[in-house]
Amino acid sequence: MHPGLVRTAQQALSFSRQIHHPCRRSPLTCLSSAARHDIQAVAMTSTSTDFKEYLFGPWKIDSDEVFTTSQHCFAFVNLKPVVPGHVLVSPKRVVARFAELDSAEVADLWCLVQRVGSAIEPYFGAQSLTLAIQDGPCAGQTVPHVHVHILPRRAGDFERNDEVYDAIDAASKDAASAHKGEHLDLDKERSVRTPAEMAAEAAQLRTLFN
Ligand code: AMW
Repeated sequence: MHPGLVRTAQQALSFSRQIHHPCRRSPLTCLSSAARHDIQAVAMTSTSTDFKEYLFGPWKIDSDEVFTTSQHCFAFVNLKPVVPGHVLVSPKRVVARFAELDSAEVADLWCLVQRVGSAIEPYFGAQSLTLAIQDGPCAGQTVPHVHVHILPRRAGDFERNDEVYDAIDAASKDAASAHKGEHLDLDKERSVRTPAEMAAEAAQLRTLFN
């Protein structure tokens, strides 16, 4: 068991207690960014203001689990966080690889990452951030949709700083197994969060952005 994972799981109480897309080019990539966005908005049960739900690769993300959005991106809570406040930011458009984003989406993604990181770092009593993208399966990507991991970091949260990447890797695999309905270890620390737990955390985080 990862030592950092054990320690942070114990700390987790303080943070709210707590299309498969194998090809690199989606059929929508021949359209303009705006047209693709409109098509996906309809496909995602749009409302007049924003989506009711979002897609994260093949998975539906309920708007209850989204805590802030920008023109092209959304920020949402993690099914299997490795530290308190480990959240994700993705483009609304479902693309697997960073290189598939257009320049407006790249700019918007990083601006939202900056805004989210600046808000959650103090909220979780952290002094630093790990920002990470696993861009493609050989880099450890388990969900084929661009996403930036944002992790509030505190002194000593991992024995060695780079262990955070092993923890992200292990937790992502647990989440992927949970999606497949595979049995996880009975050890509670390896289980994924419930929708209610995730919605509760998102509700708390939403207050930081209103
Ligand atoms: W990757 O290995 O693709 O860089 O990371 C996938 C991330 O997405 C992991 O942190 C994992 O816990 C998270 N995750 C997987 N499925 C969901 C989901 N349905 N909702 C929120 N987070 C998810």
